[in-house]
Amino acid sequence: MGYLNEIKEAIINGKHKEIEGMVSQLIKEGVDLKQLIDEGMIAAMDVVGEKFANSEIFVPEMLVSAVTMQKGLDLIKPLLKGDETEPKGTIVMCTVKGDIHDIGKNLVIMMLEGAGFKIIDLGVDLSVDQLIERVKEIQPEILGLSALLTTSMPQMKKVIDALDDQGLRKTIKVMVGGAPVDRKFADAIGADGYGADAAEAVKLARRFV
Ligand code: B12
Repeated sequence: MGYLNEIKEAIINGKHKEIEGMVSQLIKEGVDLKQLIDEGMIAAMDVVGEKFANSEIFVPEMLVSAVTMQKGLDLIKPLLKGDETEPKGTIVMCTVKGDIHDIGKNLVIMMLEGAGFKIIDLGVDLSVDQLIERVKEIQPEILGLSALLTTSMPQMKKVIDALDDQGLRKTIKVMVGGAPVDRKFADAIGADGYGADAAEAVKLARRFV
């Protein structure tokens, strides 16, 4: 499929001025949005990550690719909205302290919203204390934590331990995800679930409420 490659290349090369026109056109043509996201956009980020790891590109290029991808996703977002009127449950989502990666989190939020959940997005780089305060206030059924760095992953355990200390652990399901996170890690830190991608996040959330 030529268009998937075109989108992938546009994101890898940070064509942030062209991406909206390209994605709008594809939406008009009625392409499979899931395939566009998975095989065009996410696949591009994997290549960007490899290039960065090999020192072929550096942070500024990685950032332009991220902006390009987010611009494309923003156009797809309204199309994923479900038609449920009653929210299925409330989910608080954030990226943990020390970590500003948010594309994966935003994608998970898009899919969860599309599936009828009410999402409160607390953003990125959120400290344990800030998060606990907001959880007390919002009282969500589910908390979703995202981490993309091996150095920020331990924050997930800190959040779970803090929920425990505050007597909140039993009232909230915690799901975790992000590229370096896996099921084994999720089990080890006492999370209720791990999702490898946005579709798995939706499955988990449905199981939890
Ligand atoms: C884009 C990017 C950036 C952008 C982020 C912009 C943004 N707004 O997000 C910028 C340029 C800012 C950046 C900065 C850095 N980055 Co960076 N970045 C990436 C890159 C290329 C893509 C990440 C991405 O968006 N992927 C696409 C999304 C859709 O995938 P995802 O996040 O994994 O999410 C999916 C799943 O994991 C899951 N999921 C995610 N969250 C959750 C949550 C729940 C609850 C569930 C169920 C599921 C789930 O669902 C999502 C959808 O399928 C990755 C490489 C990679 N392949 O991951 C490196 C990468 C993560 N970065 C890396 C590094 C080193 C850095 C920096 C330290 C670089 C530096 N020297 O400054 C800084 C750190 C900044 C910080 N403090 O956070 C390394 C991490 C290495 C490691 N072992 O920790 C990587 C792996 C690159 C590499 N190969 O070296 N980065």
